[in-house]
Amino acid sequence: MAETNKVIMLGNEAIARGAYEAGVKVSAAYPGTPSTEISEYLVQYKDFLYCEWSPNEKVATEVAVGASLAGTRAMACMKHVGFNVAADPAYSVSYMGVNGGLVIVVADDPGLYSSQNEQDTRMVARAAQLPVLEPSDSSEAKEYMKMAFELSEKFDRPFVYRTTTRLAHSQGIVELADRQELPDKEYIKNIQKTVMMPVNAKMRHVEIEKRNNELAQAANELPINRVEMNDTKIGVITSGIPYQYVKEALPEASVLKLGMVNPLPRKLIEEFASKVEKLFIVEELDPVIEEQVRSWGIQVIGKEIFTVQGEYSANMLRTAILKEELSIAEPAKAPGRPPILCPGCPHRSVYHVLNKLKLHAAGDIGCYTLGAVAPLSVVDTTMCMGSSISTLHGMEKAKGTAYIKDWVAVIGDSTFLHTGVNSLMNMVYNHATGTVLILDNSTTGMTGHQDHAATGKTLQGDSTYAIDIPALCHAIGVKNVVEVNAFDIETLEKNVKEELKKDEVSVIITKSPCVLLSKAKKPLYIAHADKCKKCGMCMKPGCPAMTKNEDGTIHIDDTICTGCGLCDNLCKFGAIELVKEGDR
Ligand SMILES: Cc1ncc(C[n+]2csc(CCOP(=O)(O)OP(=O)(O)O)c2C)c(N)n1
Repeated sequence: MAETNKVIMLGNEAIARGAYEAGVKVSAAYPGTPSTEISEYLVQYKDFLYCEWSPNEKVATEVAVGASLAGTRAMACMKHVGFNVAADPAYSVSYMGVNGGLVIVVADDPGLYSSQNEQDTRMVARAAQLPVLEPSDSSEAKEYMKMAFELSEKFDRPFVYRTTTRLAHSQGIVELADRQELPDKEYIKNIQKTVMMPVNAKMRHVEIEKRNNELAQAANELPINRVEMNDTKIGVITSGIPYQYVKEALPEASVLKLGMVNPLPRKLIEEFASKVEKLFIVEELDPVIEEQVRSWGIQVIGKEIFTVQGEYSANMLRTAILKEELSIAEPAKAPGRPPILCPGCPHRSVYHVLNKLKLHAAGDIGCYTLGAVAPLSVVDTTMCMGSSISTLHGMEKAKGTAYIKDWVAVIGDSTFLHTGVNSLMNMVYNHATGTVLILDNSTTGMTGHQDHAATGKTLQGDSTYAIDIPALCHAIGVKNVVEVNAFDIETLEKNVKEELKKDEVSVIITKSPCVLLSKAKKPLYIAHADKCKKCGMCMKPGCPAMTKNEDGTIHIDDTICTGCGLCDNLCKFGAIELVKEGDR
């Protein structure tokens, strides 16, 4: 029986539902805020489709391409910076086209809630000549998924589906429909289309220009590019979440809402522009629509009054367009809180040792990036996933082996398997001598505990072979591989000193599961004021459960303390004592 009920869904949940209803058979992804939950919702349909965590976004995209070539609808999901990792297959599959519909869902993060940059996926997609759909609410999030697959098959183009943090994490009403059970497309060998060597790629380049032109023509008629004619004094071209702000701030204005943001519907835009007195283009981040529209000789107002940074809001548009003072009070801002590692986080223990040894670290991306801030202050660099090891290598090649004797590279287990492993191969291959710490907390912590190739579990919840990270390091030629409990600070200190002395690549794997994973009873520690010498050693790693009493002695907040024991390890005077096992 058809499901016709209406439900409230998060944007990411609606995207997953759209994929299910569209008959998707394969989805591959690497976690990244704000895209992660799409796969976590998709797995609830695992009786109908296959979904996986791949080790990185390039692999995920290639998996989806394979499934599309085999004739099924397939998708890959990632955050915006993941699309850079996937750029190589994305640019080439743009030439190849599809068999079963192929959609790459990319989540942008205007406002940098959880990212290292604010790049605009529409720019990357344009460069790769990939068409882009962009929904504005949960209902569209679901419907546009279905449309993306239909258009992908109709025009033989892989589609990019752009979402943003605000859409991914806000709720709206969605009307459920049945899953389309589509027959798989036949696979017909056609190397002119699928083997991208120069002679074929040249022909394909011509072909995709043709198809994109056809799509641009069709865009003028697509119902998702719609004009909402109203007062003609102000016209606005917009898309995605900013459409909501436009409707709220300028209820009288005429609006051209674009559901497809690449290629643009030129005829529709020219017609709309001719009907309004003043034309604004409201788009978060880069002036992607604006620059194209200007290049057609149409006068518009855009980034000269709107910022290229962060998220927009209705108030911001009112102020910029109507020059109104803020008519609705901006929501009260929460007091600024510096980001810190969780109490009991094994990374804190590792950084305490590195800080004590006054080492610098070429860092990477994950919870452990927080080792950059006081009081740990160890991490000097964070650029992109997998970069720590190669950055350290570059320093050594520039300045010599002696120069990196007070440097290490630090990388998480998920990040190591994402792209760090290639950099480690490079170190071995090119006679490096650096020391790499793999901070193995048995999960992808930063994005909310996703499994990866070394955890022994798949996205679908099955048990699987867990990659043996020490064996992997040995296999690529690292002779010095040491494993140590992240909380065993004495041994860790000894290991780091010893490995730094060696003129060979060393890997130290600090092991201890992410504290938020453990459901075990927690040991409770108390601080005895009478034994406390107020030396401050236990406070050094900056554990949020430790505070100073007025007299300078220490208090341990047992509601926050996770019982990691780092403070006990650091106290030379026996002032911190394990009293009993408590419940978590
Ligand atoms: C190319 C790319 N993909 C995904 C992300 C999102 N992301 C940030 S850190 C991270 C992995 C963190 O896991 P791990 O390396 O195990 O460190 P942990 O957070 O557990 O300490 C991910 C997936 C990103 N920043 N860049």
